[in-house]
Amino acid sequence: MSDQSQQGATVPNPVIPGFHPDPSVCRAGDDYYLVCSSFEYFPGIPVFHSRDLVNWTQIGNALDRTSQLHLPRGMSSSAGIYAPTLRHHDDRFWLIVTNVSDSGNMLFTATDPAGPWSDPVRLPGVPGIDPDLAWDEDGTCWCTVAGVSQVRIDPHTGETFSEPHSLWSGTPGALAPEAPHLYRIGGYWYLLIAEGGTERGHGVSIARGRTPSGPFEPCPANPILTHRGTPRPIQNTGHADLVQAPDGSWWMVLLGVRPRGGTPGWHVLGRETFLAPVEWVDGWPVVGDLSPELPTPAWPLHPGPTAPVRDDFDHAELHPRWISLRERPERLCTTKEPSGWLTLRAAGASLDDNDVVFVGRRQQHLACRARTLIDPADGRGGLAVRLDEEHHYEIEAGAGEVTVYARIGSLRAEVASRPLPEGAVVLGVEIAPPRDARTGPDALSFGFEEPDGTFTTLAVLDGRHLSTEVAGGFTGRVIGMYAATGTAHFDWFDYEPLPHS
Ligand code: 6LW
Repeated sequence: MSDQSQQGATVPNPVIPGFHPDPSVCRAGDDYYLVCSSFEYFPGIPVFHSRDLVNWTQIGNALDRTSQLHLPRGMSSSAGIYAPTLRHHDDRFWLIVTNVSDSGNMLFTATDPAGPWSDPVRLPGVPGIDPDLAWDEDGTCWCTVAGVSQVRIDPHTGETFSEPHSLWSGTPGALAPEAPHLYRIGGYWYLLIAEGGTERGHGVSIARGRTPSGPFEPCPANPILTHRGTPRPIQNTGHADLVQAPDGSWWMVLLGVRPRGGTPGWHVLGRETFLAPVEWVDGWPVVGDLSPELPTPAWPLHPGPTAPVRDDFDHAELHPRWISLRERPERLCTTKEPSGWLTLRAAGASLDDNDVVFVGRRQQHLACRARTLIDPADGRGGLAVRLDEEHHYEIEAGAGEVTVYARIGSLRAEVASRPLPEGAVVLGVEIAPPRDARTGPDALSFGFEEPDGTFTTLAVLDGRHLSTEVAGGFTGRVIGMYAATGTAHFDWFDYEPLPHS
C-alpha cells in the first residue's frame, strides 16, 4: 500500500476489465503480480504488475514461444490455456497451468515475471485442471487440482510422489468444485475453492485444516462469496485468490461478469478481474462488499478508463496486449514490411476459419470505439469483433468495396456493402448501449471514413449475438485486424473507451 492518506477514496471495479478470467495473484516485497487464463490466444497468460492491487499494467505474456505453448490448429475456441496459479517462493516466480489441448499440466519459472519464463516442466502425473502450488515448512511441494485432489510433486522435475488424494469437494451437491488455492495462514492451512460452475451459480468456499493434506473443516459461513440469485450488477463471482498486503490487510482477486440488457442478461467482455477486501473473523475470511465502486481506505483514485490508445506499429515487437489465434505466425504477421505498418498475409479465408490471420486486443469497456487505417493492397482485410469462429462481426475492405459481415452460429450474412473509396481507408466500430435497454446488451455500429473525413455507418448490429450467453465458452470479445485474401497493411489502430451510463 503506497499512500495511506486517501481515506475513503473509491476505485472502480473491475480492476482489470475485459476478458481476464481466473486471476491468480502473488506479492514479492511491494510488488504484486497477476496472471489470467488465455485459451486459444497466443501469446498466452497475460502478466500484470501493480503496486496497489488497483492499478494494473500488463508487463508481458508468460508463454510467448512455441516451445512453451502449443495450440494445435484443430483445437476449438475456449480450449487451450486454463487457470494458472502464480506464486513467489525461494526468490523465484512459479507458474503452473493446464494446456487442455496439448500437454496437460505444466510448470514454468522466472526470476522476473515480465519474462523470460522457462521452458515447461511437464507434470504427466498431475491429473485435471486448475493446478495450485504450495510449499510447506520442510519444503515439500503440494499440487492441488480441481475436484479437489492433491499430489506431492518435485517442481523442478515434474515427478509426482503420490496418487491423487481427495481433499474436500466443497458444499455437498454443489457443481464443479474447482480453482483450489492452498495457503498457510496462522496456525491453519486454508483451502479456497470455487464451486457452483462459472456461470450465475458461481461462488467461493473455504475450509481449513492443520496440515496441507487435511482433514479440512468447512467454513460455517460458506459460500464466503457469491452473487447468485441477487440483482447485483456484477455476477458469476468466483475463481478467487488471496493475497496479503505489506500492511497486513488481506485482499481477494476474483472473476466476475457484467451482464447487461433484458432477460437473461448478456455479458460480452468475458469474465473480468475484480478486487474485494477481506477481513478475518474467528479464523475465517469475510469478503467485503464487491461493488462497481470499491471502497478502499488507502489508495489513490484509479485514473479511469478514459484515454484513447493508439498503436502505431512503429516497433518491431507488438505491445503485449496484442494476441493472435493459436500461434503468432511471424511470417504472416510483421511490422517490418513496410516498417511502421502491421502487415497481415492471409492464410484462412475468413474469421470462420481456424487458421485466419487475426491480431486483436481485448474489448475492455462496455462502450468504446476502435478504428484502423487499412491499405488492403492486393487483398482483402478488415476490422473484426470476435468471440469465436462462429460468433463475429467484421467490416472488410478490398476489391473496390467495403462490406459488413455477420456470423452468428451457423448463419453467415453479408449485411451491407458500398464501393470503396480510393486507396487506404479508415474502418471503424463503435460499441454503445442500445437505444432500448430492454433489448440486447449493446449495439455495434460499423462504418468507414469518407474521403472528406465524415464517417459513414454501414450497419448497426445487436451485441447479444457476440455474448457468452449466446456463444457459450470461456472467453470474451477481442477486437482486431485480419487478412482475408492476399496482403493487408494496417498503419495504426485506435482503441478509445467511451462514457456510458
Ligand atoms: C477454469 C475453471 C473455471 O479452469 O473456468 O471459473 C475454467 N472457473 O476453474 C476455465 O476458465
